[in-house]
Amino acid sequence: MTDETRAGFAAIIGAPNAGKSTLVNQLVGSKVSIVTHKVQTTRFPVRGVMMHGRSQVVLVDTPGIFAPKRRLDRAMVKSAWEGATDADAVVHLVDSRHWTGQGDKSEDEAIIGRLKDLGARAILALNKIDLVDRVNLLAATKALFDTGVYSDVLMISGLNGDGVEQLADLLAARMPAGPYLFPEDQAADIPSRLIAAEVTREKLMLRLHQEIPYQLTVETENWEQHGNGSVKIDQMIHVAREGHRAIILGKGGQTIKDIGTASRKELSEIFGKPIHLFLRVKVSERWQENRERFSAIGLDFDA
Ligand SMILES: Nc1nc2c(ncn2[C@@H]2O[C@H](COP(=O)(O)OP(=O)(O)OP(=O)(O)O)[C@@H](O)[C@H]2O)c(=O)[nH]1
Ligand SMILES: [Mg+2]
Repeated sequence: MTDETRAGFAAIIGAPNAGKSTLVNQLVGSKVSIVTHKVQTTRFPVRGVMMHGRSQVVLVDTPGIFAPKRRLDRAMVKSAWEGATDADAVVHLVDSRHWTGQGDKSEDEAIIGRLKDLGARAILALNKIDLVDRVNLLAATKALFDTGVYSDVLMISGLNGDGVEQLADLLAARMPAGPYLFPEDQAADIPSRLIAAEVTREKLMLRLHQEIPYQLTVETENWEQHGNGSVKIDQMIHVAREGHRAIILGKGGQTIKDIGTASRKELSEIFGKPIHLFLRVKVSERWQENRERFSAIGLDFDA
């Protein structure tokens, strides 16, 4: 045993919906990144801080990697790879179902190709093992390991925590010796205003269908600390079309009211204080062509 501390970055990369954000939240032990059943939930790298023994692992949750079409998609995928390039360890998270005949593995194959080009040695984490047959899993593991891009293979369930402790051990040991990068009690390094906007975006994604969640963005416009400990938050939901605005408002304003209630409840838990949340919806047809909105969340507009 040594008293020396370790600290560094571990990037979690993978196809959309592989479970990256769920895993990061599980490793950190609190919710730092939003999760939905839909693809392309995470839009920019979110850093969560895990303390494990004498190691501090800054987990970089990245947007899912897929073949991008729109400007926002390109920026998301670029930021995911940047997160991986600068990291001390890279975890490729794979939805096991994609390799056991219950899904499409082409996105994973594209990622493996890129890892090969980078000469990377990633940790393979086969996720969602609670959903697949062990027998099929062994063949999948072999096929993946034979690609030669992995140093280690783990089978996990980010949802129920199976195998997550082993992954934490492995990452902690991989970190270089050095002082902690963040205060030990800090779970995330994204600003409160951005966390608040993300939680509202999660509730919108969960409630809305088809393309609407992909064509909106949420901004926290005002954050007011009150003397009694409560916080008043004003947020603007920018949508692409008038029709989307009408759907988000809902009949008699019921939909936005429900979304606001769900978001406020969770924000009160996250921040540990009463929250007063005020949501408005605005049609900003070209928000996806707005350079400032990209840089505000650390994405490259010209990706
Ligand atoms: N059964 C099961 N479901 C899981 C597991 N991990 C994640 N999920 C579910 O998979 C879905 C996607 O999870 P996310 O954590 O948002 O996935 P992601 O990789 O961050 O997705 P993007 O941000 O869109 O790239 C959610 O419905 C999760 O509850 C797991 O180990 N088992
Ligand atoms: Mg995510």
